[in-house]
Amino acid sequence: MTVTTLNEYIIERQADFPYAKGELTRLLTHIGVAAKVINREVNKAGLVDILGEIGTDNVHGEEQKKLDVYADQKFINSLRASGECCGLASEENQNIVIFDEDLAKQGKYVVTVDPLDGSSNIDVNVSIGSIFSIFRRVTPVGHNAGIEDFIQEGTKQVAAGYIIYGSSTMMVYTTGKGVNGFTLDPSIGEFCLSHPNIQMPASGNIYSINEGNYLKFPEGVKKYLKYCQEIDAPTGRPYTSRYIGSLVSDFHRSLLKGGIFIYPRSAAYPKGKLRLIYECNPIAMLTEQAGGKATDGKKNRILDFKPKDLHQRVPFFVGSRNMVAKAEEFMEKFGHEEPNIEEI
Ligand code: AHM
Ligand code: MG
Repeated sequence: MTVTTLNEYIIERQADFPYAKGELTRLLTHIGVAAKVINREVNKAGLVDILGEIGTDNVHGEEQKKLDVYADQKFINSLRASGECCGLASEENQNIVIFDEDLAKQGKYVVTVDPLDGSSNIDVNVSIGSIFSIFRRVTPVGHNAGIEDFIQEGTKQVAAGYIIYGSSTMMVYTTGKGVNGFTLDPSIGEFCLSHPNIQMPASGNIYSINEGNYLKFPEGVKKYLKYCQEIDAPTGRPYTSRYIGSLVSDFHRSLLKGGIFIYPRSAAYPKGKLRLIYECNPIAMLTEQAGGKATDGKKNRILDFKPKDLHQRVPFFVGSRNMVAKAEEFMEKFGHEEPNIEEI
């Protein structure tokens, strides 16, 4: 049996980009290297004194776990050294990280990352992930990267993907020509093509939302959840509820099996919780490339949002296209507004 490794695949696909001279190829390869290094640490997280909180807050006032910081540093180091990337934006840094070395300034791309998403799951050995997306810079080559390179619409992403550190480690990415998944074979240390041309089922029977927040949800979400729970055999209801609390893992399941993932506005998070630039946009690009749908629940396509700031949040409805469309019907009919927290 022949195995195609990630690096072989990336090189074979270089011809898909008539104007690319291998830069994107090299950049993706560097992301793959960072992923392997992070994977090694995540795997031994229970063994070494790397577990637990580092004691500093990130820009959102959330406590950073040590591995978050470690993963952030690995992406920075790997991309800085690639020579193809002039800067990075990440969940862990308030401002963009500019790579101002002469070589890096020649890079045509910038990268956004959530270095370790769902990190509250680390201490209990539950799957977590890294999310990335790549943009062509809009500032001139040879100069420092600027904020405008990062606050581009999701439609401008040239590539996006994630690494899931689960029962096996996988990298799933798209360059705008379908979605492919690679599983890490630990015996050879290579990501191998295991899931070519992934298609998200148009419908599914799994819904994924933090239902503990039910009372804080808009009426449209509450009514949609009741719809999911109703008994109606011809439409496959009641649906199954699954929520890991790790976007990459919850999305990965929806991608392969079909389903809907919702993180709506709520009384606790009036703008939604998830971040547009480095969480929702890459997941939305993968979704659309696999035939699914990603919106804010108000029929606005996530990829069309023009970001105003680096850490902007957005309500997120993503998954099988028929399920997202149905949820939007409920939102339209019963309302998008979250209840006032004092009234709950
Ligand atoms: P993080 O980037 O701080 O890890 O937060 C993002 C995570 C997502 O992975 C997940 O979908 C969501 O937060 C879970 O939030 P909640 O615990 O409110 O359900
Ligand atoms: Mg995150």
